Amino acid sequence: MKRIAILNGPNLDRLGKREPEIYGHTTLADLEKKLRAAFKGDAELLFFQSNHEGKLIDKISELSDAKCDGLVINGGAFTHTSVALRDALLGAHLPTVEVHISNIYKREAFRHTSLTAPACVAVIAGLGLEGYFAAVRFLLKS
Ligand code: CA2
Repeated sequence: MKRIAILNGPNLDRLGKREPEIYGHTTLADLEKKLRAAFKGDAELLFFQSNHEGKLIDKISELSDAKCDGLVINGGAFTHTSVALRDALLGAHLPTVEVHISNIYKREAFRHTSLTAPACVAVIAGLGLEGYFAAVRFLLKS
């Protein structure tokens, strides 16, 4: 069974608790439950969220060493700022799909640049939480 890790960056622990007009009402714990149910028997899912850049980087290295089969990452605001996160993804050599709940291209100009996207095989933005499901499905097929 493929092992897929789902990484969420800063403030995504607040999902469902703030700004529901942008991010919806589902919490990160609800999302985890739904993903586990959807892929039961098809994938081993590992979830990790941190508000700290270095902790996300350490996790990516750990997953790379453990030869996990794929990565889904919503780097939150670090997407737009972090060369370190990009370097970690490039160095990990793991098939990675970047997910954004919102359509970052419809939002402020500073969200239009992703420093991490070039280290990923695909980017999904604006599908809401469905983006996470699509990303796992894609990684399972590839
Ligand atoms: O659309 C996305 O998924 C984002 O990665 C979310 C980030 C934002 O900085 C990116 O530009 C786009 C923000 C995460 C903040 O998440 C919250 C969730 C619920 C309530 C408040 C913040």
